[in-house]
Amino acid sequence: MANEKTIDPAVAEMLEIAEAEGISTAFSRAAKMKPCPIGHKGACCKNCSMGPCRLTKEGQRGICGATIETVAARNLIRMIAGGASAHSDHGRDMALTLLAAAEGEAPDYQIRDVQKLLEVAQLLGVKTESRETMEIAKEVAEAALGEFGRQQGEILYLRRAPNKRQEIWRKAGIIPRGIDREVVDVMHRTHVGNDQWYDSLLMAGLRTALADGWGGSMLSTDITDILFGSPVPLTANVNMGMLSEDEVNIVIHGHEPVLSEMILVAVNDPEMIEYAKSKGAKGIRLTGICCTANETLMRQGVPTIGNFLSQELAIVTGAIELMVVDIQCIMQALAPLCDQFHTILVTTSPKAHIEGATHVEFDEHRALEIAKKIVKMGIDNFPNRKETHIPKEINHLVAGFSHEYINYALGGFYRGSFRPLNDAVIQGRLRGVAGVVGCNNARTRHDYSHEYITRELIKNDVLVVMTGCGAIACAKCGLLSPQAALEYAGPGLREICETTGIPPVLHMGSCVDNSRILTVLSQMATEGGLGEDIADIPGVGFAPEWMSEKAISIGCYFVGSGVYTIFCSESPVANSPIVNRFISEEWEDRIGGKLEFIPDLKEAVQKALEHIDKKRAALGLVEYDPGRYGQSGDSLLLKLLEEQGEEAFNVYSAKIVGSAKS
Ligand code: XCC
Repeated sequence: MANEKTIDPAVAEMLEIAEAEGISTAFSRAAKMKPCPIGHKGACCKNCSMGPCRLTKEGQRGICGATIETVAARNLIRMIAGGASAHSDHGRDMALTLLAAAEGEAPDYQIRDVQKLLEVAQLLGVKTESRETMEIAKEVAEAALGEFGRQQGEILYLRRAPNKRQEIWRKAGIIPRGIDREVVDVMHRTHVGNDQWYDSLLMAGLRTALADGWGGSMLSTDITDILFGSPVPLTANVNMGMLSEDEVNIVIHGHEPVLSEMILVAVNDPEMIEYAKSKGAKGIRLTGICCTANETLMRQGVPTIGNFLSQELAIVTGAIELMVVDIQCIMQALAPLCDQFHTILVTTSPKAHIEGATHVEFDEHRALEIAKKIVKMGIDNFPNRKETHIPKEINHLVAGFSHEYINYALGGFYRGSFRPLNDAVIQGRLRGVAGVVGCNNARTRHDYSHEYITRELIKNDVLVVMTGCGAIACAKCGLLSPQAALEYAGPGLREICETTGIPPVLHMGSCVDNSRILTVLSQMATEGGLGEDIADIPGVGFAPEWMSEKAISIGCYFVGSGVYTIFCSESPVANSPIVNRFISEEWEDRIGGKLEFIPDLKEAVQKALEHIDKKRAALGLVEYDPGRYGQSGDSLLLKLLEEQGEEAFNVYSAKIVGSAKS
């Protein structure tokens, strides 16, 4: 039974225990509660109190006269606004932390990537010559904050996009003016009695999504790199087997690395480790869930024990002393669940309280002090641990692919460039590129769609980049390890992986780091040989198991950037064929990208590959032929891996990590 709900053996194991003991989880609640068929299709309008109006029959109108199209479009773009605000407010907090660090008010944070600071300064128009690092950092933080409150003109980061793309945005009237402004614009225009034409509603939605992708999210990624370092490849472990039997288990969950990076410092403090030993533990084990885990995995190799749908089941192991959460994707169900175990749930953000949890408000001015306090609470809880059940499952992965690193990995360490990546696509060694991102959804089999879509794409010589819970899903399946190239990749992609040492699936970080994918696409478009715009590149985007509003915003900023993006679910605007057609065909005509909802995975892959081939043909590239490449290869490596198995993985991974550091 449990195997029908997930492909992750650790989750299946824990789910069986939960079911046997009558413990409620998202899986059991989803089975009991059917989705509302009216809201599900975008047919319900509750934007005023004359309703809610349910528009289920063709031609029907709401009490104010709103049509089915208006209601569907308004619902969709309100989701974009919700997602964009989550990402962007996260970005704002990163900028505020940078400001506090630069002003000497957050002494526990430093500037770890000065090079990135200088690059960002240039983009934001901050002078760097003959100036102190902290002086530049202060002005960069202020300029970044200015982008949120900008009222007019264009968001500065849009300059990172190819010129042709910028022109398309200007012509379509969807160039974002300021991050907060675009979110407010959508909330205003969807209020009763305002914008009531699906066309202008949906175009405004795209503008808000772009403000997220090229604004709030991109700033968030860059500032995080400045504060905590830009990721470079490292090996790490994933899944619940990384919980420790004899150490204090502390789990970080949420999205903002400002807290989790400090928790990491605290757990490595010798005094804390001694304190843990005094309580009978052998030490402290830090692991993570969701995107705050992705952040610390990418930079520090902190093990990830699961993605969104694992959060409750990790508690059921009985092995977690303390779970500390910040913002986003934290289930309210964790609080009553923790009450059934010895686990302490600590909330830290003033924006994410949960009734029944212990709230220790985080303040970046006293970051390490607060982190130590939280870790100490976990240690003190160790003697309360009772029976545990930790699944054995562990997988290995290589994480840490920033766009800067991809540039160097593929271009060579002496002269970084996207040229070889473009050449590989031009020659047909790579059929194309894909971003596979997004959540888990309790309405679909956990991790299954991520694994299926990703495996099919790499089998067809499509290089895949991943973020968020999708990346964790595929890491647990072994697709983010170099061996995956040998086992699953098509012949051309395998050759590239062997030559450069990268896995066929690259982990690019957390949800906000989808902005890294925009940067990769932008650099591919400007490198030459693949047209002049992101829409010309033979590439696709996927959100196989999406559930959050953030996923809708991400999907729409990819579409707005020119990417064909497929969500593998029923359409949330299914009630309106006109809106469904608009976000696909009309958006493609106007801006080059399109959004489609295709629940059938096989059909989704087929449409993606057809699109990639269509783009290849439009560029006049050779037709993709899987038989052309794969005759050569790193035979020594193959032999080594075959002979030594696990051992070889470590040797090989050490080689990649070593070369990345040199
Ligand atoms: Fe949340 Fe980022 Fe979705 Fe996972 S993937 S469920 S949003 S943690 Ni971004």
